[in-house]
Amino acid sequence: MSQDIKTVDAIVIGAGFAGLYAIKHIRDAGFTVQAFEAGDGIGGTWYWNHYPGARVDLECWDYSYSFSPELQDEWEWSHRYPTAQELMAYLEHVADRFKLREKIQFNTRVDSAEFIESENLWLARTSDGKALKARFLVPATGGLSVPKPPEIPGIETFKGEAYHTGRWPRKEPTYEGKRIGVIGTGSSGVQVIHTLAGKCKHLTVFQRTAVFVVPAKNYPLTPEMRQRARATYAERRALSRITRFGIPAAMPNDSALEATPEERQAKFENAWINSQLLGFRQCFGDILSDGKANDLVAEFIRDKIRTIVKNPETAKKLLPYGFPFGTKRPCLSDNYYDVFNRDDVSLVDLKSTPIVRIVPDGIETTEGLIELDMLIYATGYDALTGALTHIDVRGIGGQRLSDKWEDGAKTYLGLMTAGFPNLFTVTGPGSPGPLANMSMSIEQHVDWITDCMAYLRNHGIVRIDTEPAQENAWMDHVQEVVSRTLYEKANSWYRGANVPGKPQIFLPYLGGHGNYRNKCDEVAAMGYQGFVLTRASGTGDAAASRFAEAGLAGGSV
Ligand code: NA7
Repeated sequence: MSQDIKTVDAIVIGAGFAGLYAIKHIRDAGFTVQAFEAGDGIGGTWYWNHYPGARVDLECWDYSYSFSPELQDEWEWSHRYPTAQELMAYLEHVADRFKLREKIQFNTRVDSAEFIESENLWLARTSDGKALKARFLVPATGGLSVPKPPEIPGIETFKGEAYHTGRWPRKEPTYEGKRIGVIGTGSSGVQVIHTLAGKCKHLTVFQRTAVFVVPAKNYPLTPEMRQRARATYAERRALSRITRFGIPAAMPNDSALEATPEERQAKFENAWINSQLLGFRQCFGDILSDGKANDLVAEFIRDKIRTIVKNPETAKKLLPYGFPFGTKRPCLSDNYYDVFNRDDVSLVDLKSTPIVRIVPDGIETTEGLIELDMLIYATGYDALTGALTHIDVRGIGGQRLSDKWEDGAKTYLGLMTAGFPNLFTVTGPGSPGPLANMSMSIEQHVDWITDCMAYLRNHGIVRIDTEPAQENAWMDHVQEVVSRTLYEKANSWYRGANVPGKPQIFLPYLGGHGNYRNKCDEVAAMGYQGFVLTRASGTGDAAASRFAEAGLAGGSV
């Protein structure tokens, strides 16, 4: 029976930014590859999250592939921050241009993946009842792909429409004339709120924690702007590869505390006016490491909120406190705070007026029933680990990945976890992941993984694993780096604090994209230091030997 199962070199899970590039790069390196995608189209995060107002909050010049100068030159971005729809169109174009669709089986989930030790192959079982073996498993499942429910009693009783931003329906709902409630004010909630305000009968915002929202300064791009960007692409990308956040932004060293009040005010004002995601963090070198320096930025933004929001009671509720600026992802919006000056928008501060339960007609708070026709859950994700632990992944000795990570995810370099050989994580826990430009990080990971696969092929190696000591040392380093910052002071999804019961360990690597890239390259140059490589061992490993001799695994799909 098992001999009937086809074998490829690599199974890629997901057809978003990471999955598409993995398919292309691994295929172009001469490996056979099969990808599975749960959705019926290309796009990953952007496919599932095309809620009203969904946009990337990095500039399009940075949040896009850099591997093809031709692609960079031909794609016409319409806005500084493209919408989910435009990003999907871009990714569809990439899939067509590089002939990637033929490698993707849509509407198919990988339900389980088990490492067959005797063969050094992964056996994946999919939701269509089929199975496939592969030398390598590359889950490109994204860090924000398993929606987190809001854990509020009575959800199932609501008789209106209800949607999670991370599972937005393909057919756009209508909003006109409806009383809509939005639970959650992270990046997704903020985008939904500023987009739907004024487009429905009434919008009620249920806010548990007020966030820092800075201006987006989104604008349509002119042909001249595109031309200028194209002319500097090469330089921009080269710089991005060595910076801390994977974008061409220098981080200063000077202290906010040593600057005069006038200097600080001028820099903060400039950051507000010429906003971008890193703007305030770029003002001084200690914004993310010194509580007093951070307070200065936080207070500057609170002052802006007080000025914009006319009703002082509402403004007070919108002031973010309880975590340092930047330690939860700041949100970008050009009119978020203005929205609360409208008569058809109201704010429920859940700290003073908690939700009691969801009922058929709406939401019951401690102050009474708020009737709603539509409920939007912008309550976030089981981030960074959820997509992997929701697949039944079993490594050496049948160990489940979800069991191994029960007390917190551990990886070596964010690329591999011990006991799960030949499984590479893309922007996984322990890598800079969401704290750097994701598209740049994805390319770096996939390039490294593919080079590693080629090295193994060329050296007759059939198994690559790492050791607990390596991942412990790496995760200790990840914790040590974060302890030098203020990030641990926030109950953020970076440390699993948003999911009840999830172990709270800070997972992204804060050492910087450029440093991390160097470290990965160094490890590879030293013959994959910290990894354990196993050669094919004679006839007992027929598939492995074939793989080594032919440079490819046997079989194909
Ligand atoms: P986030 O950033 O995790 O935000 C989720 C929001 O939902 C946040 O305001 C939460 O409040 C709120 N939330 C979660 N559960 C509840 C319950 N039970 N009741 C009330 N409010 C709740 O997710 P997003 O989708 O907005 O953004 C994720 C990332 O996408 C973002 O960081 C960018 O990188 C892009 P809390 O703060 O936990 O009190």
